[in-house]
Amino acid sequence: MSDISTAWLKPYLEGKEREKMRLLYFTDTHLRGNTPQSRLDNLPETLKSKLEEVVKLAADLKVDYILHGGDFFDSPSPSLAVSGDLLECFRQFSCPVYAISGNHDLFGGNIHSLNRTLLGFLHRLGFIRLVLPGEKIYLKKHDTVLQLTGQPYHYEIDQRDPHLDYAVKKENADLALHMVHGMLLERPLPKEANFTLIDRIKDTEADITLCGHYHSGLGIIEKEGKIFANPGALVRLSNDKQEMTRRVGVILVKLEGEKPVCEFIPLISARPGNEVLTREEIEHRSDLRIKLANFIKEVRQNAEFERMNARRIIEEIARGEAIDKEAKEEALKRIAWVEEELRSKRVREIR
Ligand SMILES: [Mn+2]
Repeated sequence: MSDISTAWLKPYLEGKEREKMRLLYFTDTHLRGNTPQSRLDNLPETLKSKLEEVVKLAADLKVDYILHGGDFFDSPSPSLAVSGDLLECFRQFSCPVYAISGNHDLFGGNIHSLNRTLLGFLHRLGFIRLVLPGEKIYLKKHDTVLQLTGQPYHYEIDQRDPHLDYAVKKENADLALHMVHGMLLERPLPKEANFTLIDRIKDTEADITLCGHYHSGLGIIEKEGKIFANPGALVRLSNDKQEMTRRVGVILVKLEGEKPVCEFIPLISARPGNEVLTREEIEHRSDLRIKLANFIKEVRQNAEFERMNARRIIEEIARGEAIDKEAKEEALKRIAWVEEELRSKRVREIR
C-alpha cells in the first residue's frame, strides 16, 4: 500500500485526551476472491489495501472499537484461501470488532442459516463478535457506558413496521448506538421498492443509528439531535453513474463532551471511480471465454431472481391466506437450504 502521511490526521486527534470513547464504522466490504466485470483492477488486492488503510486509521485515531454494518463477505461460504488472506487484515486491529450480518453473508438472506456460514463460524471462534437481534451489549470506557445493539438483515426488513428493526430503547446507558443492515433513506428512491425513511423512525432512543446495505450511502444526517449515517459500501461493485463519483470511506464516531459526533473519513487507497470502474459494454468484447462466463453469470442471476421471487411469493401467500407464521418460516428455511445445496453443487462443478 502507498505510504500514508499522518499529518492530515492531526485535527482528528486533537482533543483526544478529553474523549471518552471512539469507534470506527465501515460497511459492505463484500470480501471476495474475484473481480466483477465492472472493475478494471484486481479487486481482492484493492480490498486488501483498503483494509490495511482502515487498520492503520484505527491505530492512528486510537479507536476503542471497530463496527461493521454487514455484507462482510460477498457470499455465505467464500473460499478459505481468499478469506484467509483478507481476514489477516482483521487480525491487525488491536481492538474488538463488532458486526451484524448482511443479506450476502446468509444463505437465502435467512438469518437462521447463520451457523452454516463463514461469518457465523468466525463469530463462534470469537474472531468477530456478531451483535444478535434483541441483544444489548454494554461498552464501557472510564465513566461512559454505550449501549450497542444491531439488527442483521432479514427478509422482512424495510417491509414490516420499521420500529421493530430500527428503533431501540436506551436502558442503563449514557448513549445508545444501533446498527442496521437495512435501506435507510432520507427521501424515497424511485428504483427501490423497499426502504425506510428516517422520519419514520426518528423517535428511536438511539443517539446514533448506523446503516449499511444501501451502497451509495446516506452520508451523516442529524435529525432532532440524533445521528443517522451510512458511509456507503467500502467496495464499489456496480458501475452506475453514482458509484463512479462516490468517495469511499469510513465513519469515525467520537463520544465526547455534550453530544456524540460522527465524521466521514475518505480512504486514500480508494482510487477515483474512473480508474477502477468501467462502463464499457460487455458485448463489445469478443473473447469467447468472457461471453461464456457472462452467459453462466446471467443464468445464475436469473436463478437468484427466481429464488427472490419464491420468497416473495411465500410472503404474499402467507399474508393473503393467513398461513401461520411457523409454516411460513419453515418454507423460507427450506428455500435457504436449497440455495445452500445449489451453491455447494456449483462449487463442485467448477472444480
Ligand atoms: Mn451490500
